[in-house]
Amino acid sequence: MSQRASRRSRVLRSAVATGAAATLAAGFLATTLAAGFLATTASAQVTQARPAAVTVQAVPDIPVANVKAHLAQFQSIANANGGTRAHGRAGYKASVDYVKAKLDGAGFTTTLQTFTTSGATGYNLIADWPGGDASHVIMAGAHLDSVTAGPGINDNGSGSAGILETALAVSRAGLQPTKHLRFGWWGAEELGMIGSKYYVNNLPTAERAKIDGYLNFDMIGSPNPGYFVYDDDPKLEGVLKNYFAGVGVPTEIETNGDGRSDHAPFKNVGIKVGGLYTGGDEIKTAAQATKWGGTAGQDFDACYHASCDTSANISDTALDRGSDSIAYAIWTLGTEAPPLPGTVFENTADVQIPDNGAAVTSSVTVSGVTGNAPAALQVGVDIKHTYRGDLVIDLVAPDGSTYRLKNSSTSDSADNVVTTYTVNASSEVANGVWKLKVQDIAAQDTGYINSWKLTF
Ligand code: DTR
Ligand code: ZN
Ligand code: ZN
Ligand code: CA
Repeated sequence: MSQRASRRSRVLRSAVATGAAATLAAGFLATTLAAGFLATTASAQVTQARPAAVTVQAVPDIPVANVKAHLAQFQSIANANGGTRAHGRAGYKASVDYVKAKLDGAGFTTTLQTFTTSGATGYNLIADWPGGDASHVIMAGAHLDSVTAGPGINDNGSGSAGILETALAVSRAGLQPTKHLRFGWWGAEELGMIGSKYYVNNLPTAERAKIDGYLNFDMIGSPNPGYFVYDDDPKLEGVLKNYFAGVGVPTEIETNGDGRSDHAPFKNVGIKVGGLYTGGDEIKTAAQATKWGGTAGQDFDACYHASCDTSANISDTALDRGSDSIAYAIWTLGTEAPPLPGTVFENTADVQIPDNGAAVTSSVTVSGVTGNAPAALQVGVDIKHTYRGDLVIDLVAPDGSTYRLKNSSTSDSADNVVTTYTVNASSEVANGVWKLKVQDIAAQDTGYINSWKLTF
């Protein structure tokens, strides 16, 4: 392993460890290091070195006291406005004004978007952190409205305060992310995600395409908490799960959440989504109480949509972990190195394909690549054959999972398969032995694998 590559992986590991050990990570470490891919000497494989500077910054510990201070403000706002922060009530607009003032003071570019529903003006607040690649946006959002019955401190002062304090931490760090960061506070979620639908509907197609991912935080401080990570985009899910794995907290997947909060309008137009939920009016099972503590047989949040959803209705531990998970996700996704031109791993040795016979394989060993394979892994295939319809072709990942590249066809009588397939291999670890598996399933015509390659 070259010094450059070993140094890189060591620093990345320590950055992850620091982010996970939230209580240790006060302040920031900035390390400039070189990203380079290994040159391998294995025969028939070619690697192009491509150094580039990358800065890894340690993830800050979000002070839960600050998050709680925002919740105290939301509670005061409700107290002063008939006990609620619901859409159309004075307590909603006062909540928006509070959040906006904090963000304006921290250097965000804020936009107040208005809409009308149920006979009242609604407001979304959007905050952009100046800088980053405008064509790659990482967005986090939370609804800021409560139901009319109460002050809505867990639902959803918690998510609102968590993303607010993370945004303020971005400002305190003077973070210079590679991607563009955007935060959103939605109005009228409790009336059917009206605000977030309005935002997405009014976002031009070209702007939608720039959002690499949207993370939703609706209820992250439930008093009898569970930790449910949205089971949607694998990468966004993986980042949040990594945070919790790093602090030794088990998670479950949130499948119930589909369509139940503000990520739904994003998902519906094809934007990748993820998020965290610490539970509502569902009952905690005995198994869940064993793994998470708390009380089995009771709701995760017995005050869900009730007047008792006050600042007393919060688990500080859940709120702390939830807020730290937001920061972890924003730092990890927002400071990710931009995709670099690919490193090629190739096998040019010929492999004969027996006529109407058993499958054969050709291997390529990938090494020196950090993390998972790309979502658009390029698989270049060059097979000589006198009737390509005979051929069934699969890509086999290092763990044995297979991806079908081509089915057989009795009518495709053309010669040769010379093409590049795109495979979503983002759930596969990049390093290891990949195989091209080819089988000829009809008699008479024959051929061989001439070469094939993977571009990472
Ligand atoms: N939409 C939320 C409550 C809710 C219920 N299930 C889920 C799952 C994931 C996120 C949120 C929720 C509310 O505002 O009432
Ligand atoms: Zn609600
Ligand atoms: Zn909610
Ligand atoms: Ca054949």
